[in-house]
Amino acid sequence: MSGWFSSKHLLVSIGFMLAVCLPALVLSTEGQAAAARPVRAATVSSRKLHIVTIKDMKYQVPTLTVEVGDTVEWKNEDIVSHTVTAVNKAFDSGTIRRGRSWKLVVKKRGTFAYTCTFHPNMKGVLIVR
Ligand SMILES: [Cu+2]
Repeated sequence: MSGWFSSKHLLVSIGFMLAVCLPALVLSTEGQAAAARPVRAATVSSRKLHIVTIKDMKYQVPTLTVEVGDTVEWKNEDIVSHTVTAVNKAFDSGTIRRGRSWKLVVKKRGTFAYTCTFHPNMKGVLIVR
């Protein structure tokens, strides 16, 4: 009688362990998947702001590499107006007066050569990964 009781007790114990541990295993797997999501979201939401100063008739960061979703701000710290105009017309700031700036939220991958329409010898490259 006591032997039957202990084997039943054992079965109950195993059943209890399965009931507790299996969902725990499933949950921990889901927990990892759930944990991975915020990390990816954080990567997406960590969109950067890149600043390119325009000074001495030059884009001070002539080649800039950014990621889709990032923002690039060109700050004109020169004494004359400039533009940031993509050679392929993908973007065009229009006139950026001295002391002013222009922001571009990058949406397309590619390599974009740009220039200043007033000073075609000014050259920059925006690489979007
Ligand atoms: Cu210019």
